Amino acid sequence: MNNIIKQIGEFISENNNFLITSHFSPDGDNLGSCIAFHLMLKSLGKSSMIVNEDKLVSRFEFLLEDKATAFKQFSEMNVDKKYDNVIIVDTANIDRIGKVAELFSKDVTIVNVDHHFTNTNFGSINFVDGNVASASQLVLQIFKSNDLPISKEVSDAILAGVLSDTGGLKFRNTDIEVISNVKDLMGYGSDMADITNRIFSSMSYSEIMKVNKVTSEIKLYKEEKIAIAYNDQQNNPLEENEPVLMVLNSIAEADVFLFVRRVDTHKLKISLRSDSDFNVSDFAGQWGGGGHKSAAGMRYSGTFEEFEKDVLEKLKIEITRG
Ligand SMILES: [Mn+2]
Repeated sequence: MNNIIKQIGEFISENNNFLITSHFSPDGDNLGSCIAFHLMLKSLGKSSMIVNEDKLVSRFEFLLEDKATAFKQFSEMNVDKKYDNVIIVDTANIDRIGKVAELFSKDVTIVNVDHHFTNTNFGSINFVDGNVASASQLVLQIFKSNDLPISKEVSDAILAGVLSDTGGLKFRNTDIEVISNVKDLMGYGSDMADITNRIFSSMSYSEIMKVNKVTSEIKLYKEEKIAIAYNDQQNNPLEENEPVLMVLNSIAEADVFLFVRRVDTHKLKISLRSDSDFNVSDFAGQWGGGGHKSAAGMRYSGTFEEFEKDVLEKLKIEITRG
């Protein structure tokens, strides 16, 4: 592991221009990791750009002062310009970055920094540890071990990532390592309460109204302890999934939570969460999905009614079987 971290340090010192990317439908961990890399490289006088298939989630915008130039959606990019040095964070497999891969040169070097057990080691250098709660902690480890500069801004981005993937230090993945890393980050000047407040208590009125619409129709299956929320993204376009998932997660009567989004005709995207021993990554794997034991994603072709008959029924059976 130490050798891999060293190789990443050399990759950073030997190059000057970087493309940083992560999975589409970005979340706090992925954005925090990308932004931390960008700000750290910038402080070294190196140029870098964050590119994602989707746009920057507004509640994380405060982490990136130069967002207009530093963060681009793939659709804004000139596809003729190719990049040689790529850093991919928080992404289990290369398909998850979508079209951004079209920006890579033929002899691209990819640094893959991730915490998914299912990571396919798609990089040229792979720093993958499925036991850490967030990719942001791996970024911290890389910076610390290579004596790379960690300003308060870099630390804030990492902390935002850690807090996002641990639900504000409330999820089961909040272990001693998380607490120890948070302590380090506070040492670099990050204000826990401030970052927590900014990422968990700052949603626009219109977004809250849209979230409320979804959560008012959550279905609960008491016997199997499943709660499921559904949203038609075309009628009620939510900016992100996390707020609905937080509501699902706080339902005492449920252990397994599903948030199903209709993203196109007959195309569903599903986030699965587990608060018990039930492994949602294995379950989602039956439809080509995956992630972590307690948090996973999958896609489904069909209507919501078909999804209920097919996937939800199977989930009920598997949970009852135990
Ligand atoms: Mn993550």
